[in-house]
Amino acid sequence: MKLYIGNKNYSTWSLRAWLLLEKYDLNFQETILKLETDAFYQTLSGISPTNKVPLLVDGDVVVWESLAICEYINEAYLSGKAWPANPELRARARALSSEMHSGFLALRAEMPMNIRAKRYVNLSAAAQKDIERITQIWREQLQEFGQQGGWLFGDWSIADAMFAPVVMRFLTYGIELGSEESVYMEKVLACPAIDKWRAAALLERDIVPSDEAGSPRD
Ligand SMILES: N[C@@H](CCC(=O)N[C@@H](CS)C(=O)NCC(=O)O)C(=O)O
Repeated sequence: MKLYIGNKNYSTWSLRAWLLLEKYDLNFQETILKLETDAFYQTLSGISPTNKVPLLVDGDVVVWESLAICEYINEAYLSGKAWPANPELRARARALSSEMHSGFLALRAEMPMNIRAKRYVNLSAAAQKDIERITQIWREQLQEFGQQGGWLFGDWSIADAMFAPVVMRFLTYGIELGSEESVYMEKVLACPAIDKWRAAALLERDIVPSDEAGSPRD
């Protein structure tokens, strides 16, 4: 199984799919394609209908779109265990993951993931609203499941993969959080798979200008 991903410092969608494979110790080969380079588009043209990462190639099966990749891996290799077993909670986990996948546009635009940086950004009201909704999600989920494993639904799930890049963003831009959200941030940052991704991101030197936002922060 092969997963094409972008720069680990910047590529949020890549992180989500990669995290699921890594978390469950599945056998896969990663190919890093540097964003906004000719090699990126040359490699993907012909295999991907969108020329974007992540892209999963599993034998004859080609899956694009991070959430579809997570669903495929979950069904093909994990017997469904990457979503909560309870149908009502599974629906909620999917709804929260869809909120992340399709929404939070201001946060995504104003706070690009940039793991190695420490920055200050002057956020719009829309981005502040996105942060409030995300922290509300984390707070409510932890109030319900914090004592049952510490992830959004107790055990780690695809919902945690979907929100992992937000943790990186909050760290980069020094977003102040309440105590429950901080506990969740620490939980994510203590995860060995996240540690592995961050360590690799810190070694990268390429700069993607469109993902460099804000001014330096001590
Ligand atoms: N909705 C897609 C978004 C994928 C996406 O935008 N990936 C970015 C990197 S994080 C990309 O490939 N950008 C290259 C480009 O747009 O040319 C998903 O969930 O996989």
